[in-house]
Amino acid sequence: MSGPVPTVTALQDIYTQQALNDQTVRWNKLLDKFQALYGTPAQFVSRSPGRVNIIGEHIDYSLYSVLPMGMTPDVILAVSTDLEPSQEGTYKIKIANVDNERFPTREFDVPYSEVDIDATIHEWTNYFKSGLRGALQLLRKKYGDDFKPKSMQVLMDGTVPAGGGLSSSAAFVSASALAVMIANGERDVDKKALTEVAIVSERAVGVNSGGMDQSASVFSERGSALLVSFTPSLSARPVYFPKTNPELCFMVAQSFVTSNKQETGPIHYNLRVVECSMAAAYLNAKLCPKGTELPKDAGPLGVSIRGFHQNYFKDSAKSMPEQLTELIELTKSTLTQEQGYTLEEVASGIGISVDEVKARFMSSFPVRGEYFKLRQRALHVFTEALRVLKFLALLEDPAQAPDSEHTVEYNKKLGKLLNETQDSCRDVYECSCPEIDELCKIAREAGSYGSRLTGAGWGGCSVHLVPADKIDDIKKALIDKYYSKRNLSEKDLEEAIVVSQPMNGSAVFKLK
Ligand code: NG1
Ligand code: MG
Repeated sequence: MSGPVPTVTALQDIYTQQALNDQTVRWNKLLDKFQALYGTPAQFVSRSPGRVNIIGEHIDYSLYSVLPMGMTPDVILAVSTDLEPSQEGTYKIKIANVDNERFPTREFDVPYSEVDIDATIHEWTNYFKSGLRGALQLLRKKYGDDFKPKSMQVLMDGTVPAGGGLSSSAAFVSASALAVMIANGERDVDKKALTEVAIVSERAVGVNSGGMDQSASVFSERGSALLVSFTPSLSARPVYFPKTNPELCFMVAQSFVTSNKQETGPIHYNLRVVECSMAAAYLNAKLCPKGTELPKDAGPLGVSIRGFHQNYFKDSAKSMPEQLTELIELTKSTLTQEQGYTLEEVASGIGISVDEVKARFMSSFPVRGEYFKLRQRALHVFTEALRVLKFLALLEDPAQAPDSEHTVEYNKKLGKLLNETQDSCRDVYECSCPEIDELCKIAREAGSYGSRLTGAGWGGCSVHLVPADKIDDIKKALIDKYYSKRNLSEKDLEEAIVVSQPMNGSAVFKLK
């Protein structure tokens, strides 16, 4: 699925027929506003969508495959390079948002030498800047260090709810990096290069992220989910759902509990990444021959559970499911402390000093923790990686394909795996929250085959695998039993539930 990001000239190439009217109005508004604001027309629009993860939660940074899909909500950036820098040695970035109350207009004179990002403040344009920084790295690699970026004026419209678990951040960073590449004269922006840049760039905003969201945002294709793999290097391929009757749909339901990774990262997301890397080092030290190094990988901390896995099963003929099953048992017998491990215990398990543990695992991103739950985190990762494989086998193994008489049984099997993911996220990885648990319960009772959190968790969104003929019942149940009990604005209510089909990833829309 690699190749260049597509350039399109019609909205039909991006959205479904159903979405077309609303999108046409929205795009026209963006372009009119651009003209009014900057006194010049936009030259192009870069677009990247949000994503929902179907299965494979919190395992991307341990380098196991995940199965997200692109969605209709997206970030669109209208751009023109028709302006002059105001100071020698700098270029100018003017950036505005159609929602300028929440996201105020900014103007920067950026020195050629570097893009300054203050990750300690929560500022919406940081995401643009990190895309800018990443894109410039690519451009400099190609054209040399004295490459001089163009000035840009940008107007953004985003429909992916911020902090809502559909990865508005990845959509924004990918669309920004793409916009900078195009503004600087690149024609064919390679999808893989763009994704890699977006992954690394997002870390500049202070979150030690895996690579699922950016991959989904860039690579997705209409009509198929996307299997994203990280070893031996980043790759993505489409995965199709068989036709069933009634058709299967994905319903995404917001919890309206906002989990802001910039604030909670140190005790939630970043801590999980650290615990997984520590578990990798611990298992490697205990189970692989003395002196076996953990391979350095492109994961956030440079070492991953997958790296240990590959060391342990080097040259093994066992199948991946067999290997994962064995690793689950080994984790139980090796990482025996249910209550977690102190820093001292982690250090002595790995055979290094506490200072070295801190330097290796805790210095690049803010984290806070006294007990590190290596056993639970590793168990979640191995069981979840196995569930992804089982889910894929149901979709793709002809022997498991549904026949017309057994589609309900088949759907239940898919749903069961999603429900097991939710159980593991709630009890073992501890990344759910009571509100998400409640949404899942309500939806299942009303006819969802499988319900779970999607994305990082601790709030955000839930995803439900539902038969088309139950959509209304499930919506009604969620409204009656959950949304009506919260003080939600009309707009929130409208956006609370989205039934989505898999949609296209990044694109450049050429004007004129
Ligand atoms: P969201 O929901 O966008 O915060 C995060 C990570 C993913 C992945 C999931 C959990 C970022 C940008 N994204 O998603 O890489 O680890 O959590 O599966 O941090
Ligand atoms: Mg995000």
